[in-house]
Amino acid sequence: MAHGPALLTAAVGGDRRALARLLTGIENEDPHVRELLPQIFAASRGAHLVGITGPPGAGKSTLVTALTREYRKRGRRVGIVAVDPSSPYTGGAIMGDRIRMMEHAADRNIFMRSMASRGELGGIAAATWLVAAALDAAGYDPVLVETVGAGQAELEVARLAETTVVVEVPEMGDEIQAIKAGLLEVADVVTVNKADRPGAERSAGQLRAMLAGAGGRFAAPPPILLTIATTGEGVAPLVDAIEADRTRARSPDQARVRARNQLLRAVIERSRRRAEGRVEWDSTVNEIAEHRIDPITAADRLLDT
Ligand SMILES: Nc1nc2c(ncn2[C@@H]2O[C@H](COP(=O)(O)OP(=O)(O)O)[C@@H](O)[C@H]2O)c(=O)[nH]1
Ligand SMILES: [Mg+2]
Repeated sequence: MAHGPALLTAAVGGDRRALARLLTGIENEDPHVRELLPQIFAASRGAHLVGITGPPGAGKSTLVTALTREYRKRGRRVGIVAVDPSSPYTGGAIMGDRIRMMEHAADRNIFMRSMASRGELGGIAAATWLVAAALDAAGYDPVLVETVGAGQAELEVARLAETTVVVEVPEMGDEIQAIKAGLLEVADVVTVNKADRPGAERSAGQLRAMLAGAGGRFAAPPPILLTIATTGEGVAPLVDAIEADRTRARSPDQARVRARNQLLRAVIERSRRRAEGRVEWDSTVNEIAEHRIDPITAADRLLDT
């Protein structure tokens, strides 16, 4: 099988096995694939990068499946990236995801990829969006990225999306309310899924009040929709709302916000690795532990040399 630029050409040209290998190379930080990043980036066809996030069990995977079906109806080729914090082989949820996604497996216009989160802030977020960029280069548009909105690493993934859909469910407990507040900050579109359950309208009303009160990132608060992912009800209007957000996401201001986040993540991650890779790392840790140097001066010393 092809390597280097030939691998990229094959992947972009519709060879699914080559694309799968390219994505594995991105995920594993294969140095040969690292050299292809400028070309992958240059080969972008401008796919809409959509994050789907929300608490565990909210119906994100079911919704991604329903969204995919709706996008297919509209003649679009859909890339799917599922990020799960648990290992892909031990986590029950991701196995379920895989089985459910199988119904699309035979469709050549759909490409699905699961990523095992290594839990490193920046690392997983960057790798996820590089995988999305490769799917974009291969002609998939939109690329839907499912993440569990549970922690900081997952929020970072959401922050790198062009359009972030936050999935909520009716009548969540207090604990979830806290997650909800954090998540809503990154929402461009909100959907109250499981709208077949009691209290969906009321939850949507509460969310509307929260968002109106919060001021939010934008002048206009994000639209709040109701969906039943299991039946597909409300999914066409959700696609319409995601499509409508594309214009906002593509404004030069928003593109710069996203670019800044990408750069910031890359800088943080790369300086962390550079510092950790220094032979002085362990001795510096000891110096700090023994109060012989402060952490800031130590960090400057590690990064400046
Ligand atoms: N009643 C109802 N159940 C749903 C709906 N959407 C998803 N579910 C169910 O909720 C459970 C969790 O769904 P899943 O997509 O795995 O959630 P995720 O963890 O957010 O990806 C599954 O049993 C789904 O069948 C819905 O709209 N209504
Ligand atoms: Mg899921």
